[in-house]
Amino acid sequence: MVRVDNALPESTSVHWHGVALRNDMDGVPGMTQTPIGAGSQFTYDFTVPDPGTYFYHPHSGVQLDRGLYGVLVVDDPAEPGAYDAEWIVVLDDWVDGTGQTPDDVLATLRKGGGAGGMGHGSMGGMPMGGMGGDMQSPLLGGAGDVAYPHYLVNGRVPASPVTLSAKPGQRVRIRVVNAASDTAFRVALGGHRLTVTHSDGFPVLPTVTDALLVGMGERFDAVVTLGDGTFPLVAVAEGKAGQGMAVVRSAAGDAPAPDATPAELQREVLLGTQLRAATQVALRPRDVDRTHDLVLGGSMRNYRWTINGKTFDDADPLEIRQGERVRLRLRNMSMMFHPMHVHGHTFGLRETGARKDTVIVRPMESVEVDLDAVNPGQWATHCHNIYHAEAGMMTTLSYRA
Ligand SMILES: [Cu+2]
Repeated sequence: MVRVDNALPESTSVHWHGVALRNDMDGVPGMTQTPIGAGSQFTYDFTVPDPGTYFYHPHSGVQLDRGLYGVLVVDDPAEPGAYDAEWIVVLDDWVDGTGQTPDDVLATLRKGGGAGGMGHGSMGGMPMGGMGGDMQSPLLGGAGDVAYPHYLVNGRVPASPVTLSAKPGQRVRIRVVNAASDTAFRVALGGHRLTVTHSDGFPVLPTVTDALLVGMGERFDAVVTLGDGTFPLVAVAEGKAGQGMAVVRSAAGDAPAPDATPAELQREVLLGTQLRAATQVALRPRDVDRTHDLVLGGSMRNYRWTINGKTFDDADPLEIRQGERVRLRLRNMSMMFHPMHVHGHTFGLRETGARKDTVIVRPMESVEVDLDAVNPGQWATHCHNIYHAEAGMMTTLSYRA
């Protein structure tokens, strides 16, 4: 049970991202509850069905980009716990308090401030023009709409980083959460490879990689065996200029420089779509009862982002019925990547089986996901670029009798 006291001057809500909870606790104003008004309270009361790494944040406007979020870790009583230490690593892009607010950024985007292919060189916090990034990026070019002045790891800029300490040879479980609003991060730990064990809370077949691409709303758990020394844990803002950094320390010595760029960043970069489900969480094979297409579209010109050609206010609900196996075909027809998030369910990727609730769909590519309709209600389904969601890229997964 969580009581929320809204001390903000405006209404808010709390969404428990990734948790397959009861629908009326999902925290989406206008869909599952009335907004929590300024000065009001609301008590969330629910059971968490699955262990894993989650987070929570408002589902109201662009409040998420003000830093209103927290990490929710659900421990597994059956977890073998084959690690010595556990670190939570939260990634964020930051503009608030630097002369403009996230609401200002959204207003600028809506005025068409991003039109015309401005590309690189835009001012901090200003729109990037929709084609930021290079085609060598694993995001295939469309790397976000906003060039932020700061990128953070656990709330700190690289010049004043947090230090994560353990002993040489210890196995550390790192829970990476991307709480950013418009930035995917390429994450690497200098001198180490990462063994990814979980995506969006659910176990995957352990997969070793040099670097990991984390979209907004995605979470990955990785295990490392620490070397002896000080190492940069770097989160490069993919396709943008800048990075976040934390210092990993297992010995005395100078901390790495704020602009450290470990070689691992330029080696193998793993995407969530490449992971395979651990056997115990793979969806059991069965026929698909119902398929919905979600065509993702939009442009920077009028900053209108759509699913099946419509913004949320006009969106046709995706109707499903309890007990069905449902396939969602996420078809990106835009030049921007979209981390697509389904509330109340953890889907399985059709290609790999990996269980996730948020998946990056790259420009002009498609991802198919399957889910079992076992949690009745009205469930928001949207892009986790918070500006895209505000500009319309949202619909409803709607259980019908
Ligand atoms: Cu999007």
